[in-house]
Amino acid sequence: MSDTVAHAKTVLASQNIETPSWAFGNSGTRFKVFAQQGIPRDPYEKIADAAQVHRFTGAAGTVALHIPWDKTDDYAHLAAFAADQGMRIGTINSNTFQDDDYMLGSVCHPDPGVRRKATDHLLECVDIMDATGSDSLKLWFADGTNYPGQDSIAARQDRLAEVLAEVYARLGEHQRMLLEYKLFEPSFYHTDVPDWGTSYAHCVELGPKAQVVIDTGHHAPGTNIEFIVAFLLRQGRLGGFDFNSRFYADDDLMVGAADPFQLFRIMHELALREAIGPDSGIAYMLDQCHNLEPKIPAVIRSVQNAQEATAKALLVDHAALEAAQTAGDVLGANAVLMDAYNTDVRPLLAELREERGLHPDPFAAYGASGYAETIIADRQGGQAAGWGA
Ligand code: PSV
Ligand code: MN
Repeated sequence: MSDTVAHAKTVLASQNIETPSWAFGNSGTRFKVFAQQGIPRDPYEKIADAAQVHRFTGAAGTVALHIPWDKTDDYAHLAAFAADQGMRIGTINSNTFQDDDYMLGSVCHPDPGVRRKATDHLLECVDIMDATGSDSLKLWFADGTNYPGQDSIAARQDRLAEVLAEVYARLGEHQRMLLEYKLFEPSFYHTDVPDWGTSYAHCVELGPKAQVVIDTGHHAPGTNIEFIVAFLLRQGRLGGFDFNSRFYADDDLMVGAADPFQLFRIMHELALREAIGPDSGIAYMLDQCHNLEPKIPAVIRSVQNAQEATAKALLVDHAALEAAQTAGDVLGANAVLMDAYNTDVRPLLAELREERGLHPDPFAAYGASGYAETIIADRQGGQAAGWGA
């Protein structure tokens, strides 16, 4: 086995992909949510489903919660349940976009009373981090305006900075905040945190415990996301990813489905800086909605897609790449990258899984496990989870 392959296996064995609790609930578009059978009815059942993904992939040991979708009376109890399932609670995702009060925004709202309500929610999320052992607060704000003149863009930045500073001050020593950006939607004229630059500037103002989250679906078409990755890594401000893929806007499809080459290019920047394993401090999360396909198999497929892109990135011959770059060998350098991308890494990943006592094909193993049939039979009655539940 070459050194490159051995190194790739070591990194892959340590890789963790965080699954989102909401990916296991029903979802859809604004036109229709098609209900599926066997859907979890509470955060416990969502965590149980996430644990199945980890059981078969060995690479998804944390699950992200979304508050209030995963609201419960006793978060310490929920975290203990997760531990019993072999899982840990990952990021705590805030929600300041589904309350009537937030029609004109949340942390940027012109009314201080609404800003107070939004801030209190964010502080409550930090309390939930304390109770669950989560170390990351993930912030995404739907704030913005629909029409020129609707509100002051600059004043809204001031309001945002003020709220972020209050929440930042509440973070514990080992806690951090991850600020996500999104180009548009639900606002159509301007968004208050539309891009990585805005997020980065706020993080720098706040301090070292504030970092940027890249949701791969939150850019204009054609944006070079790997450039953003390289830049933020260099600045020590890359906090994590919300992985998904898109053909048009924020499609939230399975990562690696629409553009596996883009995912490879992103992972290459991370591999170059040895920023893939848990020590990197970068949270590799999925933020996806499985509107048509069954949820658990879709999340397993997503983890496998992420692993395949990672494996290819780890196979890039860095010495050969640097030599070609230094020599100004444009085609040679590009060929080094393409050689790795064009490698079929599925046998390597199957071998690694077997070495770790896992089934070589997680997707098939889950299908044969009978779990899907069990939850369809057991989860009768109650309210199936979805957006808002
Ligand atoms: C917003 O589109 C977003 O990407 C944020 O991460 C939210 O928390 C998540 O989606 C909800 O699905
Ligand atoms: Mn996201």
